[in-house]
Amino acid sequence: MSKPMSTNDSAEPAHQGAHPVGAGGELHQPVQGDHPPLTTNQGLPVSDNQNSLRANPRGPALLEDFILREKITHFDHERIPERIVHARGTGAHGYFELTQSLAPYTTAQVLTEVGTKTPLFARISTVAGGSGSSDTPRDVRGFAIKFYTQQGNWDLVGNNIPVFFIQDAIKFPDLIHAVKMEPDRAFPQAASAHDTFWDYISLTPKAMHMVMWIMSDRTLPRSLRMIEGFGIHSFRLINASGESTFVKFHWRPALGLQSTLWDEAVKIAGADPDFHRRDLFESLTSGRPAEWEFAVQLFTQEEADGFPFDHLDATKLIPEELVPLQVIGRLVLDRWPDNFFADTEQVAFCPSHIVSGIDFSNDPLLQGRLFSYLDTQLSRLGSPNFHQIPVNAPQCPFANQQRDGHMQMARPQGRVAYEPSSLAPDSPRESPDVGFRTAALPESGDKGRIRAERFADHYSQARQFYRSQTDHEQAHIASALVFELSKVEHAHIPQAMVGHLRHIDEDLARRVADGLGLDSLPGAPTAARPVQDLPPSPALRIIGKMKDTLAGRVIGILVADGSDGGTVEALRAAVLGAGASVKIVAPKVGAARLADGVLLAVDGQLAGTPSVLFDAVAILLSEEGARRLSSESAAIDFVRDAFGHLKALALDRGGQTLLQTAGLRPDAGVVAGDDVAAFLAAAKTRQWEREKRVRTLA
Ligand code: HDD
Repeated sequence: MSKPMSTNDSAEPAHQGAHPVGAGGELHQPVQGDHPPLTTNQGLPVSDNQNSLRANPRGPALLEDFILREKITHFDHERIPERIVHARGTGAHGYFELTQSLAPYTTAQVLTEVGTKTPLFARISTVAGGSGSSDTPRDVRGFAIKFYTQQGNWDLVGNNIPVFFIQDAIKFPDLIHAVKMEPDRAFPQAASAHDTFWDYISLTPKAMHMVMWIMSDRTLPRSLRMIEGFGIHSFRLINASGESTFVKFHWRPALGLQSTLWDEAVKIAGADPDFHRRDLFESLTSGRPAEWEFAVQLFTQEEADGFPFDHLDATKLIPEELVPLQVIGRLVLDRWPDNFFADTEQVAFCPSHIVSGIDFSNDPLLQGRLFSYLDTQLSRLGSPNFHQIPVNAPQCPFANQQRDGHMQMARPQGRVAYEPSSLAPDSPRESPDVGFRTAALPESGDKGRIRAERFADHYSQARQFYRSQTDHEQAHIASALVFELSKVEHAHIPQAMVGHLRHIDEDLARRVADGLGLDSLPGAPTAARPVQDLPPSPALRIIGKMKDTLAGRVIGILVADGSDGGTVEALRAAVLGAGASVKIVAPKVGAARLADGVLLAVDGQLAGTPSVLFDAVAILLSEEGARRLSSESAAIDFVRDAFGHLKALALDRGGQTLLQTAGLRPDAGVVAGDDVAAFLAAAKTRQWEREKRVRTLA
């Protein structure tokens, strides 16, 4: 019988600075400096974290091994249910700073105390995909903020699109079941391009306005730092006299609004599924906070009565041209969470988390949401005590007589857990003066499963949105519809959709029908109300909201052995000076040996770092380098995609050779490698003029 060996029975005893190999083959870490003992969850120091307890060296494991059982049991329960929607999200800490007081309208201190920095946690998400899905599918982005105000937590749980698909919360499960992967086959993941989604939508005329938004490039953001955010619903602000003013909340990115192109987003998903998460991580951890303006639209009941739509209908927006935005503060995200699970996964947003001075409106979608979120947190986080998890806990005092429950962390003292009581005069009591009061507003009318008549105008704002877009944006919407509907197997569904499009814009319907190869235009369904021609709203465009800056953007420079160091350095310095960051790409990771013999550190290997990851590119190669890369498909793709995605290119002679090899002719967005000023100017925008040369748009 062989002699039983403990882990430390190797040639050298462990914990003496060497790297002894245990009987299990694991390398023991050398001991450097002080370290806390590894313990069980009960605090018992563990002597051996490599071997489970066995009857003999080659014998069975023993049930007695409570250390093994504790460790594996905990591991088995590490995952909690992912969110039914918005499962894929990225979060960060930051603060809100008020710059203009809304004191005439509200008692909410977060909106009246200018200069106060209110801590917050933000989570930005896609909607349809699972938590491990990629960052760049065509999808709405959730934009949820938890303000830790001194009067309690306020959650503003919005999206990057100011309208929604449906008007009544009772339809939310149907909508989500339709868009999520189909239940019999469990695909497609994170995609609306399938039968069940378009079937449901084609039977839901009220979704047409949102459809215009999701088919636009708004759902293909370049960066989470470059999206707008909207509270969507009308809320109420309540002032000290109890007067009410309606409000809509908006976030506007300091870096401007920017999207990718569809083909680009698809390729990014393969090149870097974590593209948005990594972008925010790199930005925040390198000291570049993400920032948004906070703006409000304020309006009275009388003004609302004059709108050509019902503002309580979440499928409608209030054009900025009708009610201008007032900027009242800024949101800064400046701290990446220490631990993803602790904060980003466990954060629990509820639209019902509100503060005094703000109140809900009668929007029926909002009213349903007030129920759903608290309910979902109970099953997702497993306990009514989820408010005690640090990321969810208020940062102001909070106290009541709620007690016990799963995972209770608090240790309330005394015998009184009720109110009123005479036994504990210092126990928490209600505060009639500062406590939350629902606005006392008259309600009348007949009870029933009913909807306001004006909610039935389903097409006017869809038309307004489409007709407000530039030619390029209209073409992208048409192409997106063609792509999505081409994936639908049942022919009657695209037909029905094109019928709806005829109410929005006859030309759009024709373009989509043509792209789908339909012989004739299907008939339009009967519209419940006449379609209004609302004035175009330029604020609804993306083009024009991209800021004339390189700040926050990333430039890729492709080099190889033999590239000219002076040109690379001049370009890099100028780009960094303009506030962008630079990544050097080369055939081999590590370093490239430049013409002068200097070794240039490389950030990414060519095949794994395609040009879709950059906002603009420079290709700086010696003739020999260009000749070698001319037979590399990754290099040809690099230049072809940058060109096809309408990016600026700075090319020296070697770069031009590669361009020619790729079969491309230069245009105004292709500048000389040493013309730094021209490159900086061109890189701030997309080369829209090029689009008709490289892509047939529906
Ligand atoms: Fe919702 C999550 C935004 C309608 C039910 N929703 C969720 C999140 C965002 C939104 C950003 C992710 C929060 C996070 O990061 O944890 N939802 C919206 C917007 C809506 C909307 C802007 C319409 C204007 N949602 C909506 C309705 C219902 C829900 C009508 C149900 C009746 N939403 C939920 C939910 C989720 C959720 C099931 C899933 C995870 C969670 O709540 O915490 O309760």
